[in-house]
Amino acid sequence: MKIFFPSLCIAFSSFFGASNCLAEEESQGKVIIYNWADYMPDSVLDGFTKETGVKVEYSTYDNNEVMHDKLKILRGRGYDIIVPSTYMIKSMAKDGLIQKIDKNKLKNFSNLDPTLLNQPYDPNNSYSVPYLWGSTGVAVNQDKYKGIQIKKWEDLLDNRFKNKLVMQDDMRDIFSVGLKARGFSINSTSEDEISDAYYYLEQLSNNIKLYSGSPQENFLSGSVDIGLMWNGDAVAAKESINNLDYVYPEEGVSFWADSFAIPSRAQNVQNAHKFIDYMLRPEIAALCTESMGYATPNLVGKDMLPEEIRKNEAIFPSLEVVNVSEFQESVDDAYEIYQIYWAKLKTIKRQSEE
Ligand code: N2P
Repeated sequence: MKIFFPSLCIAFSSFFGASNCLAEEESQGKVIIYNWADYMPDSVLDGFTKETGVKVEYSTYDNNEVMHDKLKILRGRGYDIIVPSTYMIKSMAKDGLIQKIDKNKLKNFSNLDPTLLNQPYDPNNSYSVPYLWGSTGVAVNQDKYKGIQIKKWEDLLDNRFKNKLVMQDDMRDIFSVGLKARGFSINSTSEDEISDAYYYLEQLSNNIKLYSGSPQENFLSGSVDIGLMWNGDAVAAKESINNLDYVYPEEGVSFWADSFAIPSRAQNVQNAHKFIDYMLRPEIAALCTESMGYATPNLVGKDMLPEEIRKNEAIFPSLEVVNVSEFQESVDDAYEIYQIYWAKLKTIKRQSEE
C-alpha cells in the first residue's frame, strides 16, 4: 500500500520500455535481496530484471536485530544485498559479516549527498551505500483524537492513551523516545541515562497496546489511532487516512539511514554491485522516495522530485526539526545494556497481556 505520483512513473515506464529488448535476452543469474518490509517498489525490482536479465529473489525483515541474527547464523551467506541501519553497519563490519564494496563499479556513487557519506559508523563508505533515510515520530489520527496535540514526548504518558499506542518493534527507536523524553542523546552509552530512559518507557508501558512490525497496517485496519511510526509509513497511511498527522515532538526525534551492504559470503557479488549502481540512478532514487515516502540521499534524484514531495516536511524535515534531532550512531559496547533493558520492557508488556 504505497503512494504513486504520476510524473515519474510515466518517465519510468518509458525508460523501461526502451530497454525491454535487452531485458528478456537471457538470464544473467540472480541477486538475493533481504530488505526491510515495505521499503522498495516492486516496479523498481521488476525494472532491474527487465533491463539486466538478473532475477531478483526478495524477502523482508522488520528490524535490524532480526536481520543481524539471521546473517550471524548463516555466517554471512545466503544473501547478496542487505540494508542495515547506521549502527548495525559498524557492528556487522566488525564481526566480518559484510564485505568491502568496490566503488569503482558504482559509476552513480557521485550522485549521493556528501553530508550523508563518510560517517563515523563507516568511514569512506567502505562497507555501505546509503539507500533512504528517515525519522521516527508520532502519528495521530485526528478523526479519532480531535484537537489532540502531541507537543512533547511526555505527552504520550497521558491517561487518555491507556492501552492505545502502537510502538515500532525496534529497540533503538523505542529507547530514543525514552532518551529524548529525559533530555539525553539518542546515542547515549551511559548506563544511568539508559536506565533513566527505561523508567520513562516503563511508565509508558501502561499506554502501549502493542509493539508492531507494521504500525501502518495497524492504523489502516483501524485497530490503533496513535503511536510511533516511521515517517514513510505515515506518509503512505495518510493516502487512506486523510487526517493522519505525523508529528515531531519538540525535543527532537531519531533519524536513521539505511544503506546497501553485501554480506561477506554473498554468492552473486557482481550482481550485487550492478543492483546497487542501478539503485543510485537519480530517476530510480526519486521513484523510491515518491513511492515509499522516505528521503533520498541522492541529490540529483531529489532535484527530480515534484515540489510537493520536496516540501513535504514529513519526508524532508524542516531545519527546526533537524537542529534538535540526531542520527542514530553506533553505541558500541553499550548495545548490550540496551538489550538487557529492552528485554525487561518486553517482559512488562507480556505480563500485562496475561
Ligand atoms: C519501512 C522500513 C523503514 C526502515 N517499513 C526503518 N529503518
